[in-house]
Amino acid sequence: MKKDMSIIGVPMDLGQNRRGVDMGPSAMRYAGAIERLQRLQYNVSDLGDIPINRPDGKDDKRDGNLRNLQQVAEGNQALAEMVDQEIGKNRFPLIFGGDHSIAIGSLSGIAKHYKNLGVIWYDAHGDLNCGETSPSGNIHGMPLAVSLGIGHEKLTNMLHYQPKVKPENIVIVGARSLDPGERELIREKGIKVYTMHEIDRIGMTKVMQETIDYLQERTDGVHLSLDLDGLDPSEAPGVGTPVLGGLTYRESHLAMEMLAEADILTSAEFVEVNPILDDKNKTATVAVGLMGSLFGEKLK
Ligand code: EXY
Ligand code: MN
Ligand code: MN
Ligand code: MN
Repeated sequence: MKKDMSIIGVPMDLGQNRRGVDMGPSAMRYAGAIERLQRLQYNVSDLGDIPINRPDGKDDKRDGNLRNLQQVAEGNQALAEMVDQEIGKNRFPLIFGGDHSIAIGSLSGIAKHYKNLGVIWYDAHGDLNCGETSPSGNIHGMPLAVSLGIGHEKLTNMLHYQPKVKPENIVIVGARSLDPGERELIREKGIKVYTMHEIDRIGMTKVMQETIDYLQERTDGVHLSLDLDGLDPSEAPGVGTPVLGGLTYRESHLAMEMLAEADILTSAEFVEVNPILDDKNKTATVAVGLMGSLFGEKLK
C-alpha cells in the first residue's frame, strides 16, 4: 500500500432523500480517522471537503427520474478531478461520503489510471439501477450501473470516457436488497455477487479469499467501495437505507484484515454514514475501526 494518503470529504446528501448524510465526513473525522491512519505511519493529507451546490428548489426529478441530477453531477465532477489529481501525485485516495452517489466521481477519477480496475462493492444493495429501473429516482442506488456505462450521459460520461469498470472486474459482497432490474443486469452481465445467503453458507473467510484471488488474477488495481449499510443495522444504525440480516462487525473486520494482508487495494471510500440517524456516532466509529484494520493495524 502507498504510504502517502489523501483524504477527500464529500458532504453529498442529494443522491437520496434523507438529510444528514452530508455530515458523514465530519462524523468520521470526529471519530478519529486521521489520527488513526497517522498512527499507522501513513503520511496523511486531509484535503477537506468538496463543495456541494444546493438544489434550486424546482422539480428535483425533472431529468428522467433522477433526483438532483445537476447538483449530483457537479459535485461528482469536482470529486473526479481531485481524485485524478491525487493519483497523479502517486497518493492513495481515501474518500469519505456522503451518500453512495459519490462513487460516480471517485470511480471516474480512479479508473482512468488502470486498464482493468477491480471493484469490491461492500453493500446491502446492488446500486445497479438507472432512471428506468429505479423505484425511487435516487442516484445513490445507481453508481455501479453508471460505472458500467449504464444511465444518464451526464453521469456515465464523466471525464469524457466510459465505461469505467468492466462487469467481470466487479465483486459485490453483502447484497440482500436487489430490485428486479438490478437482478436482471447482474444475470445479463455475469457480475459476481456474494449475497448474505452465500456468506452464511460458506463463511466470510472463503468469500474474501475467493474475492481476492478472483481480482488478483484479472485486475491491475482494486477500489473498495464500502457502504456502511452492508453491515447489520444493529451494529451500524446510522444509515439512510438499513436492511436487516447484514454483515457483522467481526465479519467486516475479518474482511478488512484479509484485504490488508493481500495488499491489493489502490483506493477506497466509506459512504452512507448519517450521524443524524445514528446512536452516539456509533456508525462513524465502526467505519473508523474498519479503516484501522484495512490499513494494517493487525499487521503491526
Ligand atoms: N435499490 C433502492 C433504490 O434504488 O432506490 C435502494 C438503494 C439504496 C442505495 C444504498 C446506498 O446503497
Ligand atoms: Mn450503496
Ligand atoms: Mn446500500
Ligand atoms: Mn437507463
